[in-house]
Amino acid sequence: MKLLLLLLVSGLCSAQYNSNFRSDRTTMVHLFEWRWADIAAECERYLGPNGFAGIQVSPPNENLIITSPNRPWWERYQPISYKLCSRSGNEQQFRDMVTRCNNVGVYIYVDAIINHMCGAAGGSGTRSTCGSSYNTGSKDFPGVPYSYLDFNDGKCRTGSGNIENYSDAYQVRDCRLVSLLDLALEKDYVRGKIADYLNNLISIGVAGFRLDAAKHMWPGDIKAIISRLNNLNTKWFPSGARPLIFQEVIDLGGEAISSSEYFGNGRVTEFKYGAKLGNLIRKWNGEKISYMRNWGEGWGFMPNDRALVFVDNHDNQRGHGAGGASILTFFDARLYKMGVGFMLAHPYGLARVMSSYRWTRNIVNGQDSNDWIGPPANSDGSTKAVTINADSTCGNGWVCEHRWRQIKNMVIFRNTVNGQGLVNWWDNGGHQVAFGRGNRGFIVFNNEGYNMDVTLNTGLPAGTYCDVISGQKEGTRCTGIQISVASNGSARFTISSSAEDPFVAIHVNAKL
Ligand code: AAO
Repeated sequence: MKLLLLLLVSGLCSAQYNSNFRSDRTTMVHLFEWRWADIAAECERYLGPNGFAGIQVSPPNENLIITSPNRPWWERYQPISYKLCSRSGNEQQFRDMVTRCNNVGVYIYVDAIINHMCGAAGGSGTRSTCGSSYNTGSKDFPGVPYSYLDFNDGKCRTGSGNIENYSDAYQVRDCRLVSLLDLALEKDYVRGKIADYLNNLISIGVAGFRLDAAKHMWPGDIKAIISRLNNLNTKWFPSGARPLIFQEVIDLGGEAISSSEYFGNGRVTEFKYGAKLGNLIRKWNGEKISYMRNWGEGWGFMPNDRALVFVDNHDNQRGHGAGGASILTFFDARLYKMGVGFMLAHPYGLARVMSSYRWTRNIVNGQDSNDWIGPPANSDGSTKAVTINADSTCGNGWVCEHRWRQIKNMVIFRNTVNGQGLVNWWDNGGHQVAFGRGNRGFIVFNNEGYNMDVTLNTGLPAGTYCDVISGQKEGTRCTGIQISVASNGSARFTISSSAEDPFVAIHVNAKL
């Protein structure tokens, strides 16, 4: 009996690592700053049909409106209440999005800002996205409501009240992150308000949460909050399903707080992944992709079943957060596609693809002074719609990396090889590597400055395959390169170093 109970309890907990993805899907996309109406349409017209599993959406709750600078993207990280209205849309639009996306098997993961409210210098008034009032001087947020009793300031020991030193775990958790009013998460009342917010989202049909600034919350406080969460809505999910939790903890090593402290609560963002991958593909610090033979835990990354992995995120693509200059983004499109291609081909971690909007960089002394620029907006400040061009790319300033053929096809590759081990690794000791996933898919990279011509064991059944990078399979033909796999599984790969995309990927669902 005791054993059964233990199994039941551990079963419940372990579900918080489970993505809740449909079993034939593997990858989520962060549709950063998209409007709910556009996401709903994207689920139906693109994400569902192309096998995307889920979407990380921008914070849906009410935030402070910031006008200096003019409506920066980061105003959404300054909550005023848990009412569902933001530049992405109102509650009715949010509900419509969740329903329509869930109905096509693309689940919604909410970026939850529960560590803090808005900045201490926010002032008072009703300049918030639902018009709720606030007063940062008296720490009053009637829209929740929170009062001065619900914040951490009594505990923080730094002179400024802000985090001053990341090697002191107490500061990092009890003081203000960049002056954001820090909630007292040990208080039952505060935990209750946060759980109510998250449970409301669960009842609407969301499948999980990114916990923003998790490093700035005590792991035990997070645990107490998630233990109050309801199971997922059985209209779309099996009974007893728990929300996926992935915690934003930046751990590149060398600080007081490490990712592992959070493994008991759910998954954790693996920031080493994108930082190292950038160096490898850019060939910085003498790095070579052939070193990636033991990529993943072998590189000192967190356990596979705890990791949420990504090439770039909304912070480090513009110099916020961590990772530094090595981070690959759409600005370096050719290298970026290789990086995302590698991530999606490789079995390590739960993968998240970034989808951005364009802005003009202005880098002075390594810092982008335009790092604040918000989403494409109309003159009244409202976010512009995502328009779709005839060639299926996006207009109005939206980059839509997830619609790039190479990236979209690698999401399908990942779905196709899901559950298969990494096999037939090959490298030239330098910047050429290849590997397979069971007998389902194979990928080859030429990141050298010279052409590649090799015959490799792919492990795939004999036949003619369409490369899904230079093109794809359409009907009975390939629109790009064709690869012939012989009866012994071997195939010849010739990849020019000046190819538009110097990599080739084949899988059993793109076989003629
Ligand atoms: C804005 C203004 C502030 C103002 C504030 C309040 O920019 O000047 O004081 O409003 O009025 C976002 C923006 C912020 C913005 C905020 C609120 O990025 O600029 O502040 O909204 O509007 C830390 C946190 C991490 C956080 C990251 C940005 O640990 O949680 O900073 N990310 C999340 C979100 C992010 C959001 C918030 C949190 C807040 O994704 O969008 O902020 O809700 C070290 C630490 C990291 C730390 C970084 C940056 O990293 O390890 O934990 O991240 O520093 O402070 C090497 C090291 C690496 C180190 C890095 C940078 O790479 O290896 O460890 O250098 O020093």
